[in-house]
Amino acid sequence: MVQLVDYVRDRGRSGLMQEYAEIRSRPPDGTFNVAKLRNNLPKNRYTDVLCYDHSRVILSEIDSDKDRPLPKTTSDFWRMIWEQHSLVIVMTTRVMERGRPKCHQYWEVEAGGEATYGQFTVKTIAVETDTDYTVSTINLINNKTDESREVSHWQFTSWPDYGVPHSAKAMLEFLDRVRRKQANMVNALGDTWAGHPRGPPIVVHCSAGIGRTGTFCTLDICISRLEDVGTADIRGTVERIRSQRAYSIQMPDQYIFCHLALIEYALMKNHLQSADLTGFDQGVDDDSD
Ligand code: PTR
Ligand code: PTR
Repeated sequence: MVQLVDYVRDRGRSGLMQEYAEIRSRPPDGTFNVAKLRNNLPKNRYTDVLCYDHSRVILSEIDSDKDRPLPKTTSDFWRMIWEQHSLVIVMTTRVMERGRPKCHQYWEVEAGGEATYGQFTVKTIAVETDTDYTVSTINLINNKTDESREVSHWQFTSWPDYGVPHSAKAMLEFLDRVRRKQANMVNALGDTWAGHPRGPPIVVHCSAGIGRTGTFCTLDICISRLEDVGTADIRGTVERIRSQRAYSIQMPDQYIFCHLALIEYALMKNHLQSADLTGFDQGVDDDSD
């Protein structure tokens, strides 16, 4: 971690921006054919942000009985949560930002609320509200099989699109709680997840699923690595994420934020005793690569 501090200080803000520009200049490495199919095009929120064929989550076949008009993709979303056995959903956008819809309101905000989407009934059981985030406990009921599961919904509410959270601390505390929640829920499942120590996938989304989601996932992966082996490779992590989700991390500031937040995390958790970033903002770049 000391190396990360040296690296960040030596490259400076301008050096990291240049590094991000290099990563960003590479064209997408994959095809988007399924996302472009006539039936699928209307399901994409942004026509310029599509999912790769090689990494998309594939839903089971939908049966042909389409008797009710359904909100466009909400029932698909809940079906994905069900089929992937996800326990935790992380949402890093608000439903409206600057007067524009950023994400459909796909769950009920108030405790006691419930709604049905396709074969699923989604009931909000409890809501805990903090300054920067809201945690909802949801009961997801599969009406076809009469099974139900608890899903924990974590919405970070103070992260504007194209930007960075106003507080790295608030974000890190949120991320830390998400990680502990997932671990506790996996633990409670016991043997079901025996072969999969980290349990089912956490679903992370924002509006386009690239800027804020990419930043959140980069931090989560780097923190796991830091906890496991004491080091982190932010650039490599971003490159790997981009190979699975085109355009991940949208803004230079988000790339820089990953570095600063990881250092802050290391300080918080005593992986580092101190971090001298004198000169970072001046963009000192000594060309050492
Ligand atoms: N096989 C699991 C099921 O359908 O019950 C799903 C699953 C797949 C769970 C992968 C966890 C997984 O993640 P990992 O192998 O990375 O722990
Ligand atoms: N075409 C969209 C736009 O710029 O309006 C794409 C887009 C939207 C890209 C939001 C990124 C966005 O941010 P995030 O991925 O953090 O939701």
